[in-house]
Order: sequence, then structure tokens, then C-alpha cells
Amino acid sequence: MRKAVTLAAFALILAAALLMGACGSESQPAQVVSATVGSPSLGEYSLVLDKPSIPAGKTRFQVRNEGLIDHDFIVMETNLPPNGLKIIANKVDIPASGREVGRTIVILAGREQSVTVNLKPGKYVVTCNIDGHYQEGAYTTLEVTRAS
Ligand SMILES: [Cu+2]
Repeated sequence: MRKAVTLAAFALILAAALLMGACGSESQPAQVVSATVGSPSLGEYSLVLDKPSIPAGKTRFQVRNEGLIDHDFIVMETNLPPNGLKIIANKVDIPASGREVGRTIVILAGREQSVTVNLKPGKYVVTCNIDGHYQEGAYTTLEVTRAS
């Protein structure tokens, strides 16, 4: 009996500790944006987000490559028009085009990766930067608004 009470008390303390951890500022949950590159319906060189506009803050991009070839995913803050990024050696010249805030490594066909970034309000372009893919249309815009 005494042992059961001790166990119950221990479980309560553990639950309280877990709850406190979950509410701590360091474990602030990220909002999630789903990205699809190489969608079969939109084409191998398509990149779409499930939301065109999100509030500022910690954001996890969950990127799925539904194509038949490799792709990657770069998040860049830029005031250039999305179809007007600078090109060097058949790829987007990231430093000349804006400020990179995050990227995945190469995502193999059929695989998924995530990248978590802290986004400030502004205009962003997300693009695949495998040779020639941006020029084929594998990019889209993201607007980040002030968090309410
Ligand atoms: Cu690509």
C-alpha cells in the first residue's frame, strides 16, 4: 500500500515536470508549413506551400519531394520579384538575391526533410536550387506578417 502511494506521488511529480517543460519558453512550438516539390499533378519543377502567408516566428517547413528526381529547398528573404532572382552558374545566386535563412540538404525523390527557422516579417522566396530548377519554375513566395 505504502509503495503504491509513493509510486502515485512520483508519477504526479513526473507529470508536473513534463507539463512545466512543455510550457517553457525554450520549447516554444513551431508553426508548421508543408511544402511539396515535384508534385505529380503540378510538374517535376513545381514548389508549393500550403500557406502563402504566415505570422512571424519559429516555423518548421516540412518538405516532401513527390518528384522523380532530387530536389532541395532554400528559404530566402528578398525584395526581388520571385521570378527575378539573380543567376550564377545555372543556379540562383543566393547572396546576390537576398538573405538565406535556412535550407535542407538534397532531398531524394520520394523523401521528406524538415528545416526550422525563425522568420521575421518580410517577403520571402522559397526555391529549389538544383541546377536549372529555379529557371524551370521550382519556387514560390511566402509573406511573413507581424505576429499578432
Ligand atoms: Cu528541384
